[in-house]
Amino acid sequence: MSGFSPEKRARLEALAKGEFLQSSDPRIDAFLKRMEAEKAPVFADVYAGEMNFFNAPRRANLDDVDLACIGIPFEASAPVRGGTRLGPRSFREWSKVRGPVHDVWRTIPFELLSMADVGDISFESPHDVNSCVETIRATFAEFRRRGITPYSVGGVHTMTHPILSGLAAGEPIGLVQIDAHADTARGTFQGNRFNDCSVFLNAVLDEAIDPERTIQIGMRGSLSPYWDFSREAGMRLIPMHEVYELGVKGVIAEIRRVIGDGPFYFTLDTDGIDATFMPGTELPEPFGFTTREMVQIIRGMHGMDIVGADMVELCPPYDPNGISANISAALGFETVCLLAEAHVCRHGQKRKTHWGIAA
Ligand SMILES: [Mn+2]
Repeated sequence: MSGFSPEKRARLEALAKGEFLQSSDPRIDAFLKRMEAEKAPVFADVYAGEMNFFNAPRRANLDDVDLACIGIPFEASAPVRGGTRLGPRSFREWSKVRGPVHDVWRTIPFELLSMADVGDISFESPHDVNSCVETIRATFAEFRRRGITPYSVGGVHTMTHPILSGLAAGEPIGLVQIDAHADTARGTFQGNRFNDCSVFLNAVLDEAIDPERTIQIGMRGSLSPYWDFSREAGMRLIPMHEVYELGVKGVIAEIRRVIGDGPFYFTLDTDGIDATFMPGTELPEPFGFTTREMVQIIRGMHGMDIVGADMVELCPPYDPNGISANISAALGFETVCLLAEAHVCRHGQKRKTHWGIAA
């Protein structure tokens, strides 16, 4: 026998009637109805249909795009384990079940701007590091020219240097880097200046990032002898042992102090997250961030002028359960919400994301 009073049962049954795509929040409700009308693949085709970043529509024409999610299946120059070229594919799969509404801020990136999956960069010679680096730089220079905000999924971290060069175009921007490794080793590694260990040394020398507005967070483990360039260049490097002392709030305060009000890029190397949570990365490092700390830090950048972001070193072959790609996609949706809000602050709100034929 039910413990509900007849009044309560009647009220709950009335509430439950509605439709699946329904919300008491009128703004969310309007979005859900629009998705349904446009046959957006969110909810309906979770296990079928197109495999796009966050269920965004696939777009070849960049005229239709404000926020571009792009895959960079580039793994030449990976110093340790191969397989990061499969990162974008795995991320796409898990991102189908991430979003479309931020669970704390209620941000709906699809309502703020035209967000699209613009596919993967296709490399003419995928094992030639120098030509891949140039292809990536040219792609992001084009995004900058068009005022497109990029979210990229890799791929080895080597890719972030040409991304920054393309986006900065001679005007150095700030950088928030979460990573187990500072990636500022000197000289050449495995015979090339463009390598996975010198990414941000290259970005400083090419004046793509401003070292005084760069913060590197979470360094530990195997590349700790190579932190001196960062410090001598004026970058704020917070090794993991200092993170333990500062706590999440202290780290966020340092990010805001170092970056200030100016534009900045956010790069998240999956190995910044503890190896327990992130087995599917090129070089897993113990004693890192929990997923909960990671999401708090990303949310701590809310309201800042973020101009682009990436997720790198996801290496699905070492994680057949998909745990790493699932976490990456969830953190990716958080990041995309930041990017969408910042893009609208810079450019104003002009159009929404449309599925089917672009409006
Ligand atoms: Mn890295």
